Amino acid sequence: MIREMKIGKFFLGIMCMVLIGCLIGCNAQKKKLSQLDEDHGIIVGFSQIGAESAWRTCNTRSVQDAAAEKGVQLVYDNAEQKQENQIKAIRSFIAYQVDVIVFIPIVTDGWDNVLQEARDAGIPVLVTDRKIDVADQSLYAGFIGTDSLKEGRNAGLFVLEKFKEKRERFEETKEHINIVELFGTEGSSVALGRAEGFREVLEPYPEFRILYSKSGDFLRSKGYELAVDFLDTYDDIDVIFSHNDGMTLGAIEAMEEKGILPGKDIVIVTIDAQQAAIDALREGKVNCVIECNPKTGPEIIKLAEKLAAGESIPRVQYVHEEVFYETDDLSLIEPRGY
Ligand code: GZL
Ligand code: ZN
Repeated sequence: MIREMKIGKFFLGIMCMVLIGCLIGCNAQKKKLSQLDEDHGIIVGFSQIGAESAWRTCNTRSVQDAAAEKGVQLVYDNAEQKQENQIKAIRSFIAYQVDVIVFIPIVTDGWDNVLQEARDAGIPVLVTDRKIDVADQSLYAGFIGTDSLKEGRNAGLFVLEKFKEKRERFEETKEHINIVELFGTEGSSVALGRAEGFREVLEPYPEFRILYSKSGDFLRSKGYELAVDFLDTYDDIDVIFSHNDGMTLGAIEAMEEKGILPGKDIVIVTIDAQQAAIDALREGKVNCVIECNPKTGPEIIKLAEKLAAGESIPRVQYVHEEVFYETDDLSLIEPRGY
């Protein structure tokens, strides 16, 4: 009997030891998790459009570097230019229970449902670079990015000034100033804004005529194809208004193949201000480069941290952007980094 008692006591002791060990272990585990939280900062789900241009890849790098700098854990998804991939990515961020969702909507429409799911999961959403159209504005906390309307207006103002003499002779010559437009991604807020701003400025001047406007989807390859098309169709083009430098570089290639002098035979105004466009400005191959600032990573991460801490953020924030003219002292332009 005593033997059984001794064995029973022994096992009881073992059990207690195991139980204490578990409690310490769990405690350590809990501590480790919270430690993990402290060490790794917040978790941000970042849905990026793709890598269609130098601007885009610079923008991605800017966000990734800023997250690393601040110890923010970034769950990055490249949607490869497809909205359905962005919606899938946002759903996976929700399942993963990230602290904040940051996304660049490739187009303005089609986000209501997935943003409703993010709200139901209690995850704040920051929209950046491009804007969205949603029925319920409270589905996202705020926007930081590009003022595309202003970019379009600046392009229009440059063209207005550049063709002052030809405009003043219009009454007698009846010679129009013929424009072709390389449009960005159909349905994207930045292409719509650039086109609207440009037309708003030129509307009151009937001497300007937009002969051709097609989407090159912000891609260099499509800019080249469209330029071959419009150069074969029209022989009296005065201006190319291109929604991004990538498409402009493609158009310049097509022009040079046809012995047309970019920036001289045809005036070119382009948007982004990647290094290659500034180089072309210096070579006289483009006449005006409108900056669109991709280096928004630090601001984006700062806003994401605020949202994760339950703080509110500004509804709309525009990033600083310059315009570079052929008449400027171009030696003053810093290396662009993209
Ligand atoms: C603009 C951005 C555009 C750039 C393009 O804010 O959304 O997308 O102008 C990029 O180069 O592809
Ligand atoms: Zn911009």
